[in-house]
Amino acid sequence: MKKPFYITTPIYYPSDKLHIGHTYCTVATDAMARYKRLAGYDVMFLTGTDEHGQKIETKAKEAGVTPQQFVDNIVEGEGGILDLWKLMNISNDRFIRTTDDYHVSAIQKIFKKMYENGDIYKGSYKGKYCTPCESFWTESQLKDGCCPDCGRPVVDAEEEAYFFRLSKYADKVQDLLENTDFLQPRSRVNEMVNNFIKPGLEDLCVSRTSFTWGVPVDFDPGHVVYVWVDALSNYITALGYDNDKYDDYSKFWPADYHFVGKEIVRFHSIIWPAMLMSLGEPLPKHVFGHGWLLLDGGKMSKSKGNVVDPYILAEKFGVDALRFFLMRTFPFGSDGNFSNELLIQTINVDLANDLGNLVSRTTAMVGKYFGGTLPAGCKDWSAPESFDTDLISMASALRGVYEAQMESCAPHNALAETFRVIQRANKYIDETAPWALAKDMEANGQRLAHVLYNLLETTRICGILLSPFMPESMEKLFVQIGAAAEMQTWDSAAVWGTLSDTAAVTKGENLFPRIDMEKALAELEAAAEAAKKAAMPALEIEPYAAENVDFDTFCKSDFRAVKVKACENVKKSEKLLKFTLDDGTGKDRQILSGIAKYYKAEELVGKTLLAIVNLPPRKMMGQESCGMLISAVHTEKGEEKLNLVMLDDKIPAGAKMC
Ligand code: ME8
Repeated sequence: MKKPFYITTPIYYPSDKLHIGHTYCTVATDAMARYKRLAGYDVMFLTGTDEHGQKIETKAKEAGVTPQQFVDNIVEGEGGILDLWKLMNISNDRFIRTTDDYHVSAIQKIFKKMYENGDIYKGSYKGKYCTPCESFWTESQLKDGCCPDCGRPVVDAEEEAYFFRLSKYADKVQDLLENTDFLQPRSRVNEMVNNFIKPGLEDLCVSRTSFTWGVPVDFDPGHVVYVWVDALSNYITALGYDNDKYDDYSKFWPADYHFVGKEIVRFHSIIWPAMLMSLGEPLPKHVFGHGWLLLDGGKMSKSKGNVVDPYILAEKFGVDALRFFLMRTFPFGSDGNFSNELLIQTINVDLANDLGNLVSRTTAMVGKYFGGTLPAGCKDWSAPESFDTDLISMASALRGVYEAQMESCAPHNALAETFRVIQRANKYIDETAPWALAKDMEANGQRLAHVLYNLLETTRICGILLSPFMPESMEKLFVQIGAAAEMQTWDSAAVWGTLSDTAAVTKGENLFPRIDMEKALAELEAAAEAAKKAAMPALEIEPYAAENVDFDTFCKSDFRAVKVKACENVKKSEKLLKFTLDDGTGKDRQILSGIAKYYKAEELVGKTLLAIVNLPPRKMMGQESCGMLISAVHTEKGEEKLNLVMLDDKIPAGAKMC
């Protein structure tokens, strides 16, 4: 029976489209899963999406759709997460969405279990409250000490919430981190222990009442389960824990590896083991915290506008080249600086030059000198030169070296070792000079055939070991060198001489064409520019006035800063808001404005606005309006948008604009 192996990626937030950083993590997990399958394991590879929480709720509101519609679009929509994994040839066995029914009901059971065993208790959560918005905020969510939504002052408050007794598990978790190889690379252990455990682990707030997009606590309506409790549990619910959807928990749990980015190691190496201890379940064998792909030294993020689009790169350079680059270039546990130059250089040096040349030169020579099939008996040579033995021994030992690196989660080193052998083979071509041997086929034909066999056999072994990283290209490579299915196996990668000496070799398409760096960089820049433009809302602005206004006429307009003292809807009017304004004169000024469609009256109180104050007073709905508030107007996707011009609150009421 095959040994089970369970590996996971984090489940991604479908709040934005994914970028190359997310792709890095998923490709690494995929390469590991494929390697384990190749090595004979029964692999379960899980990925998915983490769909609850306030961030998603807010984004959906901004987009004018329900949270479920919002996440459905990013997960399943065109160009969404599922499409990206398909494009990148990700071989996950399962995909979990935390909005899946079976997961939701399992979370309720998990929460209840921890409540019933006393590890979850009801307490109160101290924070800040914005009374007009009826919103509860933590200190860190405040903006300049005020409500991040409306900008008004907040008050101290307490919210009823459930807590998980994380503190109870502090010693056990510290022991797990310090005295086992649970958390890798080892360098991450000190950070966790010194920064989080030693200063004192506090109990964790695990329910929220300030928003609703989450798994409801079934025994206490109004509370939703904290998104990390919901998210971390995906690793077991996706195997059938506390649900009937799947039935592989006993086979695959505990997980062999959770691959996660370094910023979420804390959740996986402290909170997750403590939750499992509380549930009485075995702990995952390893958590591996990989580094970040950086851009210009900083983290990629949508808000910084510096994300790299994997679709553009895969389309331009090929999926396998991109997968290979990600794994070959950046040591898995450390941060790495992404650049298009580095990507193109890696493709040109490793794939086009080293591997591509080895395959095309070898297959071309077998074609040219032997019509595509080597003569029987070419495997053996009675008087090997030192470079024969050197190549054969390096290629024969490669699988062992590669395996050791993969087992210690160092795919970059496994690839480096493989490329050392590929480079050795290219050097072997120079040392043996097959073109010189071919000049006298009668005398040297058998030797030439042996040389070419050694090259094909080295290519076969390297092809097997590269297949977890570049599955599609290696299939093509096997066809070109005539390696049948039984010559592509893990076992056969350790057996020199597996390739049939009379295999049919064909010079096929160039697997990795060389890339013109300058041209490709210019095209990428143009593509990035076009993508940026496409992502911008379709704006329409008012046409500019054709006629000039003379300066004296313009100066007659009296623009002033005004502060909103009160604002209310005008009765029986859908459009009008009535403003009571401080204009610096000491007497209130009243202005009516037809903007009720764009603003709630209460959210404007306290704001500093811009008004023209020397228009003749006029009556609207029986009320006097003395002036006009200035707004900016444009059309977006066919819809008119209006924004009041808001001034810095430092500007006093009555200040004249000139
Ligand atoms: O953290 N380089 O989701 P997420 C490398 N939902 N990795 C990167 C990266 C970069 N530039 N940017 C992001 C979450 N990642 C949670 C996980 S698991 C129970 C819940 C990695 O979509 C990041 O480090 O924000 C993380 O491991 C993963 O992408 C998902 O990030």
